[in-house]
Amino acid sequence: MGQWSQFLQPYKQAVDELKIKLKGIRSQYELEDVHTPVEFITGRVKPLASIYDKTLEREILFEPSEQLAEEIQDIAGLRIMCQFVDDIATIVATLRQRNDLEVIEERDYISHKKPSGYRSYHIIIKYPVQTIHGELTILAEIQIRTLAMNFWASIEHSLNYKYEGELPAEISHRLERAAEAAFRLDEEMSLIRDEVKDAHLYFSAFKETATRRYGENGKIERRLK
Ligand code: 0O2
Ligand code: 0O2
Repeated sequence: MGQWSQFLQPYKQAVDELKIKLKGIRSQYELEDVHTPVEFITGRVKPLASIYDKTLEREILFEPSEQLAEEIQDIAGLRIMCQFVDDIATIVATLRQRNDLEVIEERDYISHKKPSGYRSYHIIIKYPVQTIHGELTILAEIQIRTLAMNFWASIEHSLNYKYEGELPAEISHRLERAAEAAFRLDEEMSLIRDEVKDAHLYFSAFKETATRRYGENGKIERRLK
């Protein structure tokens, strides 16, 4: 177990660092008062049980090794959620031009959805971690998806967990239809994107400067200063 903790430590550090860096993208857009392509970010180190399952799938030994680090590319995993499908391309372009990480692979499951109905854009990066023994370059996966894609993926993931990967045909079929509905929702939202972006910027400015005042009916009325 000690060996695993040591092996996983740089991955944990990478997830922590990347979360802060990616949140920085959001803060910078907010400061410039323009629409931010980043809604929120989550990150995790792959649990040992999931690493074990993947070693069985890939027919590799379940032990900390260079081979395992190369084969399992999502030991460090980050997820960036966006409001609009267009935001995904903006984030990908931003990541490609950063010099603190190197994009080495891209998988577009938006243009080419998975048979399950899964949609998301995956990027594999090389990321240098500074350790007490020097620099160590690790692989990490960044999944970029809209809120609707994320909603679908989290529900499907829970159902797959419940049915241990053997979804009843009826549920699979409904999930495929739900994936199409989520895709249509993204398309609809894209059509009113400019309206939504304006509303979001207005709301952010409003939050910063609003004062509270109570009306006669006891409801809070907000006024800009
Ligand atoms: P805020 O102001 O709450 O949005 P952490 O390292 O604490 O940021 P942690 O503990 O790993 O993150 O939590 P998690 O679950 O990874 O969530 C990371 C951020 O995503 C948190 O924001 C959550 O509030 C936010 N989040 C999670 N799910 C949703 C969601 O469905 N919608 C939205 N809009 N945000 C969500 P922060 O950074 O704590 O800030
Ligand atoms: P976790 O931590 O539970 O998310 P493989 O990893 O072998 O399946 P590949 O090509 O190495 O395939 O990676 P891929 O398919 O680019 O990305 C795998 C990850 O994408 C999965 O991680 C999921 O997070 C997500 N994913 C891929 N397909 C689906 C799907 O049909 N439904 C959902 N909900 N998520 C999917 P893991 O390994 O499941 O780990």
